[in-house]
Amino acid sequence: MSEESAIKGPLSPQLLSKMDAYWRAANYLSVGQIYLKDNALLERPLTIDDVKPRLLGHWGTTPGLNFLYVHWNRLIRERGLDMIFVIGPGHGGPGIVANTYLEGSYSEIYPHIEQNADGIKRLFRQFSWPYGIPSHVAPETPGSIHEGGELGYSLVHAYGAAFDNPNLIVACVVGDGEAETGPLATSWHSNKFLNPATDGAVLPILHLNGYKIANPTVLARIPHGELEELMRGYGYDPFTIEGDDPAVLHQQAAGVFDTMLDRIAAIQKAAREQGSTARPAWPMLIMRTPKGWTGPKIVDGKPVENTWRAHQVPLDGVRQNPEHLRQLEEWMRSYKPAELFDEKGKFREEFAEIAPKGRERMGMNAHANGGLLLTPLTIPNFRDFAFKIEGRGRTDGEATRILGHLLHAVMQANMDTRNFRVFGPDETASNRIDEVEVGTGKAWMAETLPVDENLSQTGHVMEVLSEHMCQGWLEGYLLTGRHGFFSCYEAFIHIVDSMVNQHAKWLKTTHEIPWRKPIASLNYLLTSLVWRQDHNGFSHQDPGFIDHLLNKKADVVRIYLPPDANTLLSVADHCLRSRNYINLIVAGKQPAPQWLSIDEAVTHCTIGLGTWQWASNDEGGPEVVMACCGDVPTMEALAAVSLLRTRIPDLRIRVVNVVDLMALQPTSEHPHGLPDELFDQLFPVDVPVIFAFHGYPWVIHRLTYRRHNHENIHVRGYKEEGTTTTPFDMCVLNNIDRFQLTLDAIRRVPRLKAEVSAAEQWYSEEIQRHRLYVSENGDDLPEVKNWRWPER
Ligand SMILES: Cc1ncc(C[n+]2csc(CCOP(=O)(O)OP(=O)(O)O)c2C)c(N)n1
Ligand SMILES: [Mg+2]
Repeated sequence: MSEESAIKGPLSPQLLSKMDAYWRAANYLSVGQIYLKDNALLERPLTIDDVKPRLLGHWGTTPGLNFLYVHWNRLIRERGLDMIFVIGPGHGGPGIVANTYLEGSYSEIYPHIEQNADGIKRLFRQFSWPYGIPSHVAPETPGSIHEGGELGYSLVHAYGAAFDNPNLIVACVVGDGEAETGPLATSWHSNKFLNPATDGAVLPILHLNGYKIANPTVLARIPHGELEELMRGYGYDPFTIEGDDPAVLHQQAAGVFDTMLDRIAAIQKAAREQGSTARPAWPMLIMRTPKGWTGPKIVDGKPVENTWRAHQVPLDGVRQNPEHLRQLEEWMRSYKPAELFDEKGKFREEFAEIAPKGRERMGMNAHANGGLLLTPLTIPNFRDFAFKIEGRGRTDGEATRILGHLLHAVMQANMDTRNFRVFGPDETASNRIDEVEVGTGKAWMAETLPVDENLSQTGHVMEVLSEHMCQGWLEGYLLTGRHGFFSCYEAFIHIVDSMVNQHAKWLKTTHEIPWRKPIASLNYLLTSLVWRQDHNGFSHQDPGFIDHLLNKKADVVRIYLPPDANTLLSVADHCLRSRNYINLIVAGKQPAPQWLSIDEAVTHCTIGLGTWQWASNDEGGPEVVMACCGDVPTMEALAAVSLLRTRIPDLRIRVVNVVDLMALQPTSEHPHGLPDELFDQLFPVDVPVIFAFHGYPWVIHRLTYRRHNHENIHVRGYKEEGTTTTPFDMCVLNNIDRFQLTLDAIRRVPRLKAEVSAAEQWYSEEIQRHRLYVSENGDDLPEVKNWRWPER
């Protein structure tokens, strides 16, 4: 460090020296975690026995994160800020663990990691160690809402956390490599949706350390002016700090941070006290400091500090190469551990005292353990929005529009608490839940024109044409203790497959962390479904998100396919009340037959699947079970039942509808799984089951392969046939149509052997008739289109 007194800036020489010592301590503890299992305070010369057998972790980003942490600590203390830290390059985990240890939160949460030499040894040993802690800023890390393992989501999480948290400041480090990802590139636009009067502030820091794993970063290799223009173009007010001399950088950073926080305060004051409604240019920081700052400069004759070589473990041959061991010791001693920790290994009070206290510490901020702050949603009685059934399937209803009434009521009931938002990629209206916008509006801080509808600076409906942003905002919102709902076209939700993986992993891990309190579930409504994308065609037809979620842990995922509006209401009410799950609801938006009264719907959804007695004639035991899951398959299955009944009036048919897909699994695999005895009662052994399923057929096989009657389950579903055609032709193309299901049943019931060939003939004729009619008239056969369940 340069001669401290020579450098000008807001920090007094004493504070500068304490902050630098604090930073050195964090760096020391970070390096120690990566390398050491013993001799934690270097009380004796380092030997290879002190070094871990496997060196796992990332050094390169860590000193930069540690630098920021100590500066946030000063600002929190001096300004009484309520601040959390979202770290994009989450591989800098050792840094955040080190800092939460130094501020004391780590030992409070994990008492065995004591504030002494033993504790430090354990802290080192557990890192990247079997059954220890992971290398990233994982759920185990106090103060984290963002693991940062899969890069790209830091900024969008930060904004999600800031919405409706007017007193919160979310500092967010974006890696310069991370900034190359699609989700991160679009996340900058979140500032067009953040209201300075009612939301908190996000303070983005572009960590321009110049490198990724093995390459320079794009943003580090364009002229600085161009980078600033990029940030201005995104609507920010960019600040820069640059250099590698710690003393210079501490003063420079402190000065810049003071200005940035003053700007934030001024923006908020203008909006909150002076009535400004302008979209502000929020400050952001470009931090141009070396990758692997303060680490080894040259290793084996090659430059390491300030290059990509610093990314992981800069000295990777410590156990074999005495020179590496020597360099490691020199590196660690450069932080002067004896100055930082007392003889018992406790962080010296003179440095520790500059950290915030209690809940002000970032490791203890309740917003980063959102369940602590969770207020249950007020949910009006969903029965009040029930669709009145007048005759089974005789009147059509639009299920999602009816759900929209409930969502609107939920939104209105929680306007005061401001803890519910609905997210969609420009599809809220298309998905027909747009009543939710009434009375709140769609969040929008950008310009408006008279032609616009429902845009509002305080709106709680979030619409942006980026599934990544919808997902990321919602995750940030949920992780900080609020509630939300995401509606999306079924085919395009795949865009966030990977993000939902990460959220599912987070939830799974938090289930095993007692201090992380349950958060509200992530609720998806997928609509504009595969079967009714006739106007958009093949590109819009894909029910595979179900398959994707099935890979997740049973204690995280729930999948519901309500067949009509009342079952959708019941399922949605349940999902909005649930905690710590990912709930997937798949439901159509088109006018469709309505089957169950609200009371029947509640009973049906509570069990998750069951016989529809009114559609069955199975006295004495069924000869065939017509099973269905999903709205269109349910209609086709019932139409097939009515055809069967005309052809073979004495055939004993049972209709089973499945709402809760997970109920099909054995109890051992999923908590919703139906016990085998009950499954066998519904689907008796040796009785053929013709199963019409909304998604890919093998999903049903995958779920039921251990059931006794699995051999007799014949599934029809989507098999990747599609185009711009009529709704019924979509069913025909995929062999899930009523004619096919009828034929399937006749083929499978042993006593109908003699009927098969006539039925096959009939089937061919019907399909032929359908094809001719559709190509000539561009519409479905009237008796198909106007089909109604025959009331009996
Ligand atoms: C989406 C994604 N792609 C690839 C990786 C593998 N990866 C881990 S770190 C890294 C480089 C990150 O560079 P940067 O964001 O600049 O972070 P820093 O330099 O601060 O380490 C890459 C490519 C990843 N974690 N996530
Ligand atoms: Mg980088």
